[in-house]
This record gives sequence, structure tokens and C-alpha cells, in this order.
Amino acid sequence: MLDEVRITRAITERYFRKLSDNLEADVAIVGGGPAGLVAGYYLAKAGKQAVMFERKLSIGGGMWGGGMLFNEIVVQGGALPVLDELQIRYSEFETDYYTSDSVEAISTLTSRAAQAGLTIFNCVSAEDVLMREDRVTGLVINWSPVEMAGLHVDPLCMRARYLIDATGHATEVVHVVQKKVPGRLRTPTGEIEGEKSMWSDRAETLTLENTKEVFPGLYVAGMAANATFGGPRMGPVFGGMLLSGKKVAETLIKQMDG
Ligand code: 48F
Repeated sequence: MLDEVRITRAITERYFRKLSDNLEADVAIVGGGPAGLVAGYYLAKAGKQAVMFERKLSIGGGMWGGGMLFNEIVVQGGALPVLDELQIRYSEFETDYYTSDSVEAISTLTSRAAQAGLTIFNCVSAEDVLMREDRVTGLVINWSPVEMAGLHVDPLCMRARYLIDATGHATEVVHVVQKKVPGRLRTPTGEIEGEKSMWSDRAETLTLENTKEVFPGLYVAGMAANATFGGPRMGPVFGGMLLSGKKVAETLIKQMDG
């Protein structure tokens, strides 16, 4: 016999255990788009405690809609090993141009990341960072509906050895750090350089180059990397996003393992 209060107890007890178990982590990832999910997959697979906070109810960021709602994505040949690893199907369009169904791509990526051990909290937004002297040490988080309703409700916090800003074009975590400690980012000007207009080929290369530490303890990946370091946008070609997520994970695994 199903009892409504038992159902409620099951959900609340399991949720709060999950939250409590993840209040201290190796890596906190802000943003559940392709770059953040790939980073989370590789970190979790390597046995690191990785936790992701995504503002929206659904994970996946800008991948669901392909290009202009045509739900196909393009991936260049160099990123196929990531699709193979994640068991996302693709087919060749022309030499070096491959396509995947965007719904299969993002749902499979989400599933593989979660099953590898990435813990995902959806509908939670990062609104600030914890900072000790000159290093970020965690996140200040709140329910997205609180943020959306403009309610004056104090947030809660979690601690992490490293943060990844994978918030896409908005580059929200880096914006917070820039506001709190102006001029201290590891960019040419010390500030966010700002995303440039579309140039797919250059953007894909620069996304990888720009995937790095921008402030002690804070790394940027995906579109946030180009927005921070002044690279162009690339449109619905996703190889750079996948490779950027992989690169940031590998960089952090190396840092943690010495
Ligand atoms: O935008 P998004 O998909 O970032 P990405 O992984 O990939 C970019 C591509 O989708 C596309 C592109 C490449 O071809 O140009 O735009 O770099 O995913 C970013 C996610 O971060 C969430 C947001 O809801 C989205 O799902 N997000 C943004 N700010 C916050 C956040 C925040 N403060 N807290 C939690 N989540």
C-alpha cells in the first residue's frame, strides 16, 4: 500500500543526504551544458568527487536546440573520440563534418556523466563564491526559483578545491569574481575580455587554448572560456565544447594527483 508521507520522507531524506554528502567536493561545476557535463564525466570517472549546479530544471544548456531549433549538431573529426567514449552515435556529412541528433547527444551525455558518479543539482544557481585570501574555495548557492521571484532569501554554501565556470556565454562565476576583486583575473587586462562575433574555425581552436585557470582555484571551460579571454563564438559546432570539458577535467585530475 503506497503511503504519501512515506513517499515524501523518501524524497526529502534522500535529497538531504545527497546534498549533505556534496557540501564538500573536489570540484564544483557551475552550468550543465556540454562543456560542464563532459568535465563532470571525466572527473567522476577518475574517481574525483564532482558536483554540478545547474540553474534550469533541465540539464543540457544550449545543446538541445542544435542550430536555430534544427535539432542536429555538428562535431568535427578531432572530437570524435569523446563521442565514442560517451557512446553517442554520429554520421559523416562530409570529410571532417559529422552530425549527431542533439537530443540523443545531450541526454546520453547527461546519463553517462550521472552514471559515472557526477552529482547534479538542477534548479540551483551559483550566485557568489567563497573566497579565502586570494583563492576561491567554494560556491554560494540558492534555489533558482528564489532568484527568479526576486525573493530576499539568504543563500547557502558548499566548499570545493576547484571551481569550473561552465556557464556559457554569460560566464557568471568569473563575473562575480571580477566584481568582488576588480582587475585580478589572469587575462591580458585583468578583466573579462568579452566574447567576439562568430568565427567558427578560430573559435574552436581558441576554446581549447582558453580553457584554463582564470583566478586561483577558478577554471573556465566551454563558451565561458572564450567569453572570458576574448575569443569568438562558434555557433552549433560542438567539438570545442566537448574537448574543452575533457581538457579542464584532465588538467584538474593532474593537479589533484600531483
Ligand atoms: O550555454 P551552455 O550550453 O554552455 P557550454 O557548455 O556550451 C555552449 C553551447 O551550448 C553553445 C555554443 C557552442 O557551440 O556556443 O552556446 O559552454 O550551458 C551553460 C549552462 O549554465 C547554466 C545555464 O542555465 C546553462 O544550462 N548557468 C548559467 N549561469 C548559471 C548556470 C549559474 N549562475 N548557476 C547555475 N547554472
